Amino acid sequence: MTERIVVDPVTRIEGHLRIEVDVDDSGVIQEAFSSGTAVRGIELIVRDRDPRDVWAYVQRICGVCTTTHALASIRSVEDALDIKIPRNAHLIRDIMNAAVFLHDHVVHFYHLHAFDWVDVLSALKADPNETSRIAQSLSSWPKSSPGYFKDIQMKVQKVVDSGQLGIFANGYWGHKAYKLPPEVNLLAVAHYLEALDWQKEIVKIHTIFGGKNPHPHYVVGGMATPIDINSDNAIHAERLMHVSQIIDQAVEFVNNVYIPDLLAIGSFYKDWTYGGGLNNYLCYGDFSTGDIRDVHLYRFPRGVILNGNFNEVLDVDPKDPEQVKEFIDHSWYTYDGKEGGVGKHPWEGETSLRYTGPKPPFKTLNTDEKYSWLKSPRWKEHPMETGPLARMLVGYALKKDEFVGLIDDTLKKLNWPLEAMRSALGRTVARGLESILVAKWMRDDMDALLANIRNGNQITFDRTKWEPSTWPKKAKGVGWMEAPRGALGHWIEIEDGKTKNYQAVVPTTWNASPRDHKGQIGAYEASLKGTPLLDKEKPLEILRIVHSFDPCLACAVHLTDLESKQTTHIRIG
Ligand code: NFE
Ligand code: MG
Repeated sequence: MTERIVVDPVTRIEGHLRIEVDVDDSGVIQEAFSSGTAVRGIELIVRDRDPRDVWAYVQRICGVCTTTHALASIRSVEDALDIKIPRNAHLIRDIMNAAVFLHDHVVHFYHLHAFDWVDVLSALKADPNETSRIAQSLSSWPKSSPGYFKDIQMKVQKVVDSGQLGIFANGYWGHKAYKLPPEVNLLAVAHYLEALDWQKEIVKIHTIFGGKNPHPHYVVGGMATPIDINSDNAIHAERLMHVSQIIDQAVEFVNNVYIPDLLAIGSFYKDWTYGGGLNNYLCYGDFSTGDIRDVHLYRFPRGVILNGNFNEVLDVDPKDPEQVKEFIDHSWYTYDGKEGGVGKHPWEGETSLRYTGPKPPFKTLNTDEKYSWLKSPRWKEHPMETGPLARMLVGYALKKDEFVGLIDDTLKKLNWPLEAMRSALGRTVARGLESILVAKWMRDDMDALLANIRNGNQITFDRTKWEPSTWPKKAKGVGWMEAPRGALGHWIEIEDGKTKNYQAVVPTTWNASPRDHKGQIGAYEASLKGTPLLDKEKPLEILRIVHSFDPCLACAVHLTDLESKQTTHIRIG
């Protein structure tokens, strides 16, 4: 006998996700189903628009991985029109992307995921002296006195006494799956609050280089970042120094707060190695030290690991019509009026909605049929995990020094075999480890930018191919990148100076996808299978595993409609 358990909505994520699982009598998950429950239409409006404007529209796909869709979009246009950008523009874009990575990863760890491991209420029982001793043994971060932690504890006590838990509401506090001693819980709660302050600093990199956050400004052909160290009306020396300081603070926060906390918390959970998933990993690669088209210069390497075979990293080509395809056999769409059976490469992509699920109110989805607004992207018809774990493992399999050093060192600290990385905690650890790399690359890129400027090169834009009269009549391009949650691709078709077709296949669509034409499950679904739940009424383990991917359903569900002018009419009031 199995019983269906439904978690809807999953909270502390972006967007609308529903998880249904079948558990057996002993509480072990036998089958899992991941469903995106809302649909949105942002890609629709870019059709027939000037390709130079598209980034500004599609950037609104999401406000969390803000800028990623703008960057993927301008890369797709530059790829289609063979536009080369100045080195400074490339550096600024990578610094801004690095800022998104660090912002997203720190916010994810403390604000979206930590409470799957950290029990806030237990922190009230902690001895602040002991928390202070632990903090000082972990790093040189200055905020670590007994008085500091005593104050934090009193702050939390006040919140609890008020009866309104606010940001700490709706946790499964007291759940048996929590393993941290009260003192480590208190440390984590203190840094939860510090990280809230820190995250508003790092986004200033976007406001300086891109004018605002979220959704900073970009331009096809470079960056709309006027650098002139001697002008009050431009990004001058003082502004550049401000960015430089924020980067130093970010490096420090990652290395002295985030990573020590991650490993300290991880060490109490290192035997909880559920949540592994597919064992297939996909990366497009990014953060090139030279031209973005030269994949050999990527610091995040490109490649696929299939069936956990680390001895062979397979080549990836987002332009090959046989590699990346989206299937709709369990998604509420049709292809050419039919229900599925075939996949479409994004350049041939079609998004026609047809909801065939139950009418609300309903208890469970009919998961034998279609059950999600997400399509199922597949690589050579294989389901893939994308994101931090994929990036760290592909780098490791390619024997890249930075990746091998960090992973081996961490495995030693946690007394883990490599296979243990294939788990929810491993994914969370991988996100921290790649933050160390990204923070370092951000510092290196800023130094390179400052050196160029010092040498008199302040150029951030190339106007050679700005005018549509210089463009071919027809062109196609792909903008690929690594976003915080994984491999992101935007595919554009340009005709007569206008956008003819546009498709985005985003990280969360890969990871949260439903079953495909062969019945193959997606990464979330695979990662949940086999996990025991201690308490079916409080499925903390489901949250722990699903959160380890950092879901963003807003990104994952979006649509382009090639035929009809209007998809839905909503009347309010
Ligand atoms: Ni909306 Fe996103 C990231 C993109 S989606 S957060 O990172 O691209 O998974
Ligand atoms: Mg799409």
